[in-house]
Amino acid sequence: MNSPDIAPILGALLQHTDIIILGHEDPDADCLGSQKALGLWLQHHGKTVHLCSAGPWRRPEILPWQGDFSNQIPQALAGKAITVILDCSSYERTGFPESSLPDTSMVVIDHHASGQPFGDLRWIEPTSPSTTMMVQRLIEASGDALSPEMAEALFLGFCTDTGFFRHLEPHHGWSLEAVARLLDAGASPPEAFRAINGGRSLGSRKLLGRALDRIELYFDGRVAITWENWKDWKEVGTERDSDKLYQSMLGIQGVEAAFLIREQNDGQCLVGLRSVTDLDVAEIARFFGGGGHKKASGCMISGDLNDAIEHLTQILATRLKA
Ligand SMILES: [Mn+2]
Repeated sequence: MNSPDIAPILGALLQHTDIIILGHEDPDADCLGSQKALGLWLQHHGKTVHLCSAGPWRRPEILPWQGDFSNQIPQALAGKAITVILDCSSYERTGFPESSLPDTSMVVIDHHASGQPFGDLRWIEPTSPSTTMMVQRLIEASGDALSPEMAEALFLGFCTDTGFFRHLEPHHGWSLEAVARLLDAGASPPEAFRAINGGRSLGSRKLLGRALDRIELYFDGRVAITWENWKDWKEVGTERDSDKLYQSMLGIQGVEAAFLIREQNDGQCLVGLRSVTDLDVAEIARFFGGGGHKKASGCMISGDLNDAIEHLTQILATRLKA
């Protein structure tokens, strides 16, 4: 990680009595863990902290934190408070209309490479594997020790964004050195693993089973496609574990890309696309009006399951040269 000047951010935070801390909508443990740890540290300095999240609270591992957060931004703090926005590449990502934010100065801390510049003090670190790691850096720069509760929140965020270390890059050993300090401060890998992978409904396993059972291979085994539809959701529920499904599909020998088609009852199919090679699935998603990253993207296709498979395989035929 680069060495940004953290001092102005520390100074700005400690100058204020009230601090509003926001993350992104549809929150994950990286944004919430960052919010929570920063909030705990500021409370330790006698500050009044307002943790806000627009929700929805969908992931099982974040549910224990829900009670610490409000879905309303306090309004009586205009001109008095400072607002910190974490893990958001644009203001819109917070899920709160700009009109609901009182007039305060704004600190932005984020690890996404792209985005629209907003806020008064910005610290953007695309090489950081998680926003929690930046918050850890900020707290450590203050000279204060990490409490077990802070360490636990920071570690859960790090594990979420790195897929439990598997997205870490070579030559980024410094991130593991920082994680070592979280473990020494009390973070527990088995507890974090259980929080992220446990707590699922039986229905989510049955849905996973149905989708696994329906995998078909295309293009000499280079692409795996499976599907689920509204009848499945009616029968076993809507809770999914897409990450496990994609991992299973991409783990098939010779498979370069995996697509999950979710056929809704409104004549539309939601498609998730994952790739483990140079096949650019963001480009395929954009063709259908969607978007995302080269290796993970999504789009919506009009029509039923068969239409979606036909459209996708037509596009793939032009992209996958033998
Ligand atoms: Mn993040």
